[in-house]
Amino acid sequence: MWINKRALNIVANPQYNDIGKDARKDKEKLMITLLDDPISGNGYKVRLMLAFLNQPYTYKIFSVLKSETRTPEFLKINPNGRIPVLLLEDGTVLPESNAILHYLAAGTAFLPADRLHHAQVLSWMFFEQYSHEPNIATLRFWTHLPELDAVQQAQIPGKRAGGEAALKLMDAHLAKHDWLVAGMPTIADIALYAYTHVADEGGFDLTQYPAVQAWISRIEGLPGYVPLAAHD
Ligand SMILES: N[C@@H](CCC(=O)N[C@@H](CS)C(=O)NCC(=O)O)C(=O)O
Repeated sequence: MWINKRALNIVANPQYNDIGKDARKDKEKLMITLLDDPISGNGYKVRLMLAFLNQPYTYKIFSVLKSETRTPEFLKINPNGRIPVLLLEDGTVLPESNAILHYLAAGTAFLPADRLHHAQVLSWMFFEQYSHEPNIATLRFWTHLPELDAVQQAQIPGKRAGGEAALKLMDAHLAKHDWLVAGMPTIADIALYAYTHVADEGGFDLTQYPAVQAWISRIEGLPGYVPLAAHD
């Protein structure tokens, strides 16, 4: 079992009308809370960051496939209806995986202080959200759906081409660099690793990208690493 019991306090199947009460309890515990679904790569970015930092947190599951992020109660927390969401110790709500990574990594080696390196980290994270995740993560997610509608079917070739282009670009960079930025692991690597290492589940052939594969192995060798299929 991967779970660092000291670092994690799981609360599964929450009663939605108890969200406020749970948040108050968490506040008393002075512990951050991650609202997430174990199948989510965006949530996994945050879980992986917390594992690398060995930071304790409370974990609450909202099933995407059961639309549990679209209930009135959840929408009061994140009107965008999506996980991951980080609840800070004082109850402040922080959505968006890459923003959460920035918050958690501030002051650590995972977010370089150097101005240019910091901007380069952002470059990769914006690339992840615009050119990578909407193609690679979406094709993977669609394999979890019972069927695709006509619009989704029509989008498959474009997403396949977009995903291949993103992997090709990463492979070219990683053929010359061990890490995406600054010669060391940063939140740019964490953000892009999350959906890249499971791209095969969306039909991408990672053997076509050897530098990406070598980089995946480097990340998996970092101290504190936890896998995506972590919750069972
Ligand atoms: N840009 C957001 C995307 C979050 C997102 O798409 N979350 C998905 C799960 S990976 C979700 O909650 N989907 C549920 C829904 O849209 O109803 C991030 O990086 O956090």
